[in-house]
This record gives sequence, structure tokens and C-alpha cells, in this order.
Amino acid sequence: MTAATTLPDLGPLWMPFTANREFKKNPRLLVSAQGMYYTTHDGRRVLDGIAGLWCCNAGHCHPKIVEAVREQAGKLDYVTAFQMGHPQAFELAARVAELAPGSLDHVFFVNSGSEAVDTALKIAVGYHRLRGEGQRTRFIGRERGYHGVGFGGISVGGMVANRKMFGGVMLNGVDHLPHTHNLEHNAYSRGSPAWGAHLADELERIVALHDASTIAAVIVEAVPGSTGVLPPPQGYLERLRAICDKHGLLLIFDEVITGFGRTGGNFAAQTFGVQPDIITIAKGLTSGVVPMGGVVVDKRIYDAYMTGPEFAVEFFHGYTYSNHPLATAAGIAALDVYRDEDLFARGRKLAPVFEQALHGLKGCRHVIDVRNIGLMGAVELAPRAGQPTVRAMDVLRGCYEKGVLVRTAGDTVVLTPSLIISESEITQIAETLRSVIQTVA
Ligand code: PXG
Repeated sequence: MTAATTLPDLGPLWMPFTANREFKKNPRLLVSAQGMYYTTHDGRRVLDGIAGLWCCNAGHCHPKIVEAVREQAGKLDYVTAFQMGHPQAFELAARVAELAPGSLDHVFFVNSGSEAVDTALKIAVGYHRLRGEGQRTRFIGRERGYHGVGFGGISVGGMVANRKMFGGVMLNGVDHLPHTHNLEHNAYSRGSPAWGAHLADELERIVALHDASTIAAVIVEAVPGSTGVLPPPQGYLERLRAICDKHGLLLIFDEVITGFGRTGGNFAAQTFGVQPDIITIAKGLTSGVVPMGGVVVDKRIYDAYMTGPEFAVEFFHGYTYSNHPLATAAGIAALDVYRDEDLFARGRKLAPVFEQALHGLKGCRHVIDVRNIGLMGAVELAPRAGQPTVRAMDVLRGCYEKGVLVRTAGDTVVLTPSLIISESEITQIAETLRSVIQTVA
């Protein structure tokens, strides 16, 4: 136990995606972390059931990643990514390309998942234009999709709360596939549910409405995470791929959450055996240690840009902190740790244990569904009458009091631990959840 830390003035900070006033009355501050555990400001150890926020796949403060960042900070702090380079940026791109499926072999680095998504959308439109199909400017997203908070991301995303304030200023011409969540057909499925592949055929209807010649790309999370872990129905992603191929649409998998071992494969693309044209990444890329995202593109997309005079900039896009040396150092070290400790295989091995533990909550008071894939899990609760989301938040608070950090998505409790979690820690998370769910109103 560490000594309790005095609380700072909580007033000036405007917290993201947070009920600020409620939080500041009852703050939950974390002051240090190691492996699977946080230490709270009042000196308690909390088991992290959500890998920070789906990102610390190698656990917290892994010594090899910490050391790499420390060393880099003292050696080369910053280099502009525009017309200049540094060796680690190229090395990390090659390492990511090695992990990515098939011909997805070029990487554009950014600083977050939101930037990765907006960058991917621009790459898609530019690709079509370079090929003489500049009229392909529409995007198709999906209901219950989360693609970050940029204007592109909220436009293709399907979360009402994130969109409703900005209705008039989002991208034009975006349409949405239906989501695949269905309790009547799929409750308590283990892994991908059997029902729902036909929902991908809605893409044909959307294409018929707008005409394929106006559509640049379809973007989906291989497994939607933020809206409560919705594994794709069996055969669904394959159908999306086939329809995209038929109509010349690029298929973008947003793997900000599902990348780097979260679903068992390097990427969900490999877990499900479906190759998109573009993958967006972030989070696990650096195991959450330094902010970084990226866009992994198919060779033919990169090649389409590498035309025109050699002296000319091919893509007028980039960020001051693209290829940041601290981020690339963290990224290379994280990928080393994943490889050296065989963490993706570890995640695959633990997935059935995780599945069993979560599905053991079936029959528990308030529970109406349990879903899982790899080390992504969700326990959906019946909403309290007239107070949506409040019951799940009560569960979050109750678990935190009992030393386990979970996340909520509406009335769903979400779990997504680091790949270093042990079997007994999985049991601890499930049993803490059970005891708290039984006691909340
Ligand atoms: N795409 C996906 C699929 C994500 O999950 C982003 C893009 C945006 O990444 P940045 O780095 O810009 O935040 C995300 C982010 C939650 C939650 O409650 C998840 C995210 C962000 C905030 C909350 O599950 N994922």
C-alpha cells in the first residue's frame, strides 16, 4: 500500500467523455500502475479489467517499453516527419507491415485512432480520384460504430450521443449499414453468433440507392467495441468483402481496438480470415504508452499515390507529431514484447477461460446477455426503468470499490484485459462482477 495522495484542485480540467460534475464530487484518481494493477490516490490496488482503455495489451509500465521510451527521450526528442525522417519510424512501419495481412504493406503514422480514421477516409477518396474516379466520395459506416471523434469519424460512426450535437456539420453523403446486435436471435452466443450474416446484404441495397460509382469506402470495426462488444455474425465480414469487391468499394477495418492480439490474431482481419484494403490502428500499437495511431494500406493504394513527378508531395496530409520518436520507440518495444513473450498466443490460450468465466454470469440477476471474442467481453444488463445506463455505472463504481476496474457502454459492462492477465485474475474479475451485479438495484 502506498500512502494516500492529496487531491489536486479538480476544477480547471474539463474531462473528456465524463460526467464532470458527478466525477468531481466523487473522484477516482489513479496515481501509478504496474502489470495488471493500478494504485488509486487513496492507496488501493485495483485490478485493471480494461487494459487502460483497450490499449495496454502488454500490461502497465512494462520495463522494456519504459526503458525504450526513457532512452529515446534522452537521445532524439523530435524530428519533423515532413521531408525528414529517423530510422525508427521506418523500422516500426516495417514491423507493422509484417504483422498485417497479405498485401497491406505500407503504414502512415498519426497520433490517435480518431486521426487514423480521418486519414483513412481521405486516403480512400484520394485513391479513387487518382484512378480517375473522383466522383467516389461517399462513405458507408454502420449503426453502433465508433470511429473516434473527428468530423469524419463521427459522420461514419453510429453513436447517437456523439452525433446529435453536430448533425448539420458532419460529412455529406454518408450512409449507414444496420448494426448486428440482436438479443432475440443471438443472446449468449460464444464468439461469432450464427444469426445475422444476411445483414451485410443491406450494403447491396445502399449501393443500389446511391450507385456504386458515388461510393469510396465502407468502414466498420471488425468487432465493435465501444458500443458493447458485438462479434460479427458468422459469414458477415466475408459478405461485406464480396459486395465491396463486386462494386469497387474499398473496405476499411477500424482495428483501433481489435489490433495487436485483442481477438487472437495479429489483427481481427486474420482472426476472421477477411482481408480489408485499409486497416486503422492505435492503442495496442504502443501498448498505450505513448499516443500513436496509423493507417495500414494495401500496396495498390500506396502505388496509386506514387505517380506524378517525383519531386512532388504525393499526399497533402500529416501531423506535426507523425512518426514521433518517443512513439516509434514505444511501438517497436511493444511489438518486441508481444513477440518475445508470445502474448498474442497467450491471449488465444486464455480466451476460452475468459469465455467460460463470463458466461458463468448467465442467470445472474439483471444479466440479459454475455458476449465475447478473444479477450473482449461484455455482460449486458437490463436497464433500470426510466434510467438507462445508471445500473451499469453503479456496477462500475461497485467493482472499483472492490478493486476491479471495468468499463461501461450504455447498460453493458465491458471487459478487455491486458494479454498478460492470469487465470486467477480472470476469475477475480468475474466473481467481483457477480457479487456487485447481485447487489445493485
Ligand atoms: N476507432 C475505434 C474502433 C475506437 O475504439 C477510436 C477509433 C478513436 O481513437 P482515439 O485514440 O482517437 O480515442 C477508438 C477509441 C470506450 C471507448 O468506452 C473507446 C474508445 C475511445 C473512448 C471510449 O470503449 N476507442
